[in-house]
Amino acid sequence: GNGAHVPALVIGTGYGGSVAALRLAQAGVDVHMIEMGMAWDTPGSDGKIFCATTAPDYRSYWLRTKTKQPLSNFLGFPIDREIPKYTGILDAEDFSGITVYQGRGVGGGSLVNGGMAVTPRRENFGAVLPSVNADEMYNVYYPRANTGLGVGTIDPAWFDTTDCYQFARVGRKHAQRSGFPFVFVPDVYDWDYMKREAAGTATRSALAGEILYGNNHGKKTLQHTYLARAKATGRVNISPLHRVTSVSAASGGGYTVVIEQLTTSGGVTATKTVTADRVFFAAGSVGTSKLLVKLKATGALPNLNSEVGKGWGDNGNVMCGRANHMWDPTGALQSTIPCSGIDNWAAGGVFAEVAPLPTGIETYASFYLSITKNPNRGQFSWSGGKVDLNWQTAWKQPAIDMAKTIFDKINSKEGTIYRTDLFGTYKIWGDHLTYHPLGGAVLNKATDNHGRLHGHPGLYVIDGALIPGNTSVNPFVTITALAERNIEKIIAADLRP
Ligand code: FAE
Repeated sequence: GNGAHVPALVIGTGYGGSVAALRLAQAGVDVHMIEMGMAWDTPGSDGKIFCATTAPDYRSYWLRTKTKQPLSNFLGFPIDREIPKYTGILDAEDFSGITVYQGRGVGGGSLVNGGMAVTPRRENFGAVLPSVNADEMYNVYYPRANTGLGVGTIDPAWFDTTDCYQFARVGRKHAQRSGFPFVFVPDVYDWDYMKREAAGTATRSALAGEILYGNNHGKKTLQHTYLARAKATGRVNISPLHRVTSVSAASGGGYTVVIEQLTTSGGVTATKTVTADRVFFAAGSVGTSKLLVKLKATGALPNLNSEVGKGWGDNGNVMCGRANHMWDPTGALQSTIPCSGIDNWAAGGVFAEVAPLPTGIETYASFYLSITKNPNRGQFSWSGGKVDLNWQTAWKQPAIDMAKTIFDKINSKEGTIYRTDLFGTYKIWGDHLTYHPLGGAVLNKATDNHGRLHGHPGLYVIDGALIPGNTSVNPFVTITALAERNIEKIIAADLRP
């Protein structure tokens, strides 16, 4: 409540925030988590908590009046539709040169993501987090994160026979015929549950097109893993529909945190002030960067250093589709959960997820989300009373060039072409967006080597903002593992005097 004092306040309930809350609580510290999105624990009038990807309703988007689907068009037709403005689950946040997709609600990105749970190849780790001891990460923190998240891999024998991965088997065939390594990719979806969906003995979720606006079954989101364990300690409270707007030094020590309570149409019903001994920024790369840049510029946290807002990257994301021949159907029934990828990182700087296109009809399309070694980095800055990001769409060109090292070759081998109808008319590359924002408060630059913000003792960054723009694979396992590493050190050194 207003005026309260808490030992530890965590801003955001995604991966970094959930790890911090669990470990602090286990160490005996009372934790209050502030989350701007909804709790996502109550069914709507249709009996479901989450809406289907094929029928986006008020629950789909964060305060938009029209959907903004990552694939804007199909067979030449725009597919976005009008929706009531509501604190929905997926934020398509527009900056001038890029749209950044993020989860909103208790569980953060785990509510909306594909669940691909990938540990970077060890030889690539030095470029991902140069100041972090790789032995510790691969011996202790990556295994701890994978266990905590409930990561598992598809049964290869089932993969070979089930209808719902026909699209991925076509992806494998085409990759291998062009000489590219095809790899299975772990995921946090419950693979046994998916088998039961396919067998008709469990309510369908992955096989019913659910993903982007939440899964009603099957997916081990943070609500089912870290946050469930955190709540079970009895020391963690979560306030959904509350947004942190300011953090500043309190006169008696600790920090004053200003919090707005939101309505489901985005209005502010109350403004509350609490004090906290320690504050953990876990609002995601964009959320944490926006807060820190504003708080430094407005003088609320004047001692933050000049690295704040810098080193932001899009994990090299770029999407594309290929049009297959009639003898290579990808299947009318497609699981929404990706399970495989094409690894051309060493030779071409690209790791491509073989992604589903779950339209419910045969499309003869192969769809891919590529993660590339795009070297471009953006910066957040404060101007005209708001935070801007200077990313330009043209900065995706290196990503496109890297993705082409795979798909030009496959097209040439198969005698196929790119789809030009998915991102507009006659547009091949989905180069306008990212699912993987990273950086903005980079480890060992804006913070020390464990996430303590320079200039203000008791303030920490513990989310994707710490990672300097690229993880070489999908990011949440690395975000989780780094949070496990940092919170262990912080608890030992700062909270046990
Ligand atoms: P995040 O999970 O974004 O949590 C931040 C939380 O803070 C959110 O719940 C916000 O609502 C909340 N927040 C923000 N600002 C405030 C504020 N001022 N006050 C209160 N609360 C606030 O951060 N990654 C993978 O590894 N594998 C995948 O398969 C994958 N697929 C994806 C698919 C989609 C569509 C999207 C959008 C992302 C995907 N990602 C995937 C990325 C992954 O979800 C993302 O890297 C992590 O969620 C980032 O974790 P953080 O803890 O940094």
